[in-house]
Amino acid sequence: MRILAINDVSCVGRCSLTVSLPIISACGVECNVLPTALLSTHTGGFDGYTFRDLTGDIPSILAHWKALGLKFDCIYSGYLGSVEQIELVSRIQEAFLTEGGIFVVDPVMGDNGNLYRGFTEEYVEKMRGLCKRADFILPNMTEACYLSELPYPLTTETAKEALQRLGALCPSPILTGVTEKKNIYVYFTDGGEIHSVAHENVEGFFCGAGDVFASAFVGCLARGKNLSESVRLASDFVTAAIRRSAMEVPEKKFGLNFEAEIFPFLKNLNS
Ligand code: PXL
Repeated sequence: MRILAINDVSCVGRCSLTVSLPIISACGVECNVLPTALLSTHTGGFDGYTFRDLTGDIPSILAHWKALGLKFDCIYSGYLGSVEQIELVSRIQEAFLTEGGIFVVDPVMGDNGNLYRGFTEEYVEKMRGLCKRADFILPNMTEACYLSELPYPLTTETAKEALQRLGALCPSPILTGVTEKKNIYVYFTDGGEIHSVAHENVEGFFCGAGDVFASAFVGCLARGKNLSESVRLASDFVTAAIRRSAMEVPEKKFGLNFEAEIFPFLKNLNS
C-alpha cells in the first residue's frame, strides 16, 4: 500500500506533513509526500510567518514520477495554497491513482467559522469540484458550512442536513467537530445511513487537530479497516491527544501532543 500525502510543510506548529508523515508511517504504511508550500510556521497564531509557494516545482516532480511509472494506492490531499493547486491535484488523481485506489480530500480552508488567511469564495467553489472527485471528504464544521452553504455553527439537527448536502458532492462525507452541549461529534454516512461517534468535548482549540484525525483515518483505511472502524480509531486518537494537550500544552499554537498518544492508538489499530 503506497500513499501520497499532498500538503504543506509548516516547519513549526505540528500540522500538515509534519503530522501526516509520522502518523501514517507509524500505521505501518509507506507515506510519500508532495509538499504544496513551505512555511516557517502554520498561519494560525504565529505572526510574521514565511510562505513559499511550491506550485512551480510540482510539474517537474510529476514529470519525474511519470517517467518512473509511479502510481499510488491512496492519495490524500490537505492544505493547498491556491486555486491552481486544486486543479493540479485533480490532474494528479487522474494520472497517479491506481485503478480502484482511494482518494481522500480534507478540504482544509478554515476553522472557528472563518476561512484561513488567503482563502476566498473562489477557492471554496473550486474545492467543491475537488470534493466531487473524492471517495471520502473530511470537512470540519467550518468547512462543511462553507461547502454546504449552511450557517455556522451547526447543531446536531443541521449537521444531518449538512451531511446530506455534502453527500451530493461525495458518497462518503465525514463531518468532524460538531459540538453540542458537553459532546463533540463526528457524523458520517455509511451505506446511505447517517452514523455518529461522540466524545466528551474538551475546551481548547489546537491547530492541526484535523490533520491528526485525517492522517490517522487514512492510515487506518490503508491498513484495511472499514469506514466506521477508521472513524472510531481516528477520533479516539485525536480526542485522547486533545485531552492530554489541553492539560499539558501551554501554547496551543504549537499543536497537539499526538506523539504521546500514538502508542495507544497503534495498539487499538493492531488489535
Ligand atoms: O492544519 C491546518 C493548516 C494547515 N496548513 C497551514 C495552516 C493550517 C491552519 O492554520 O496554516 C499552513
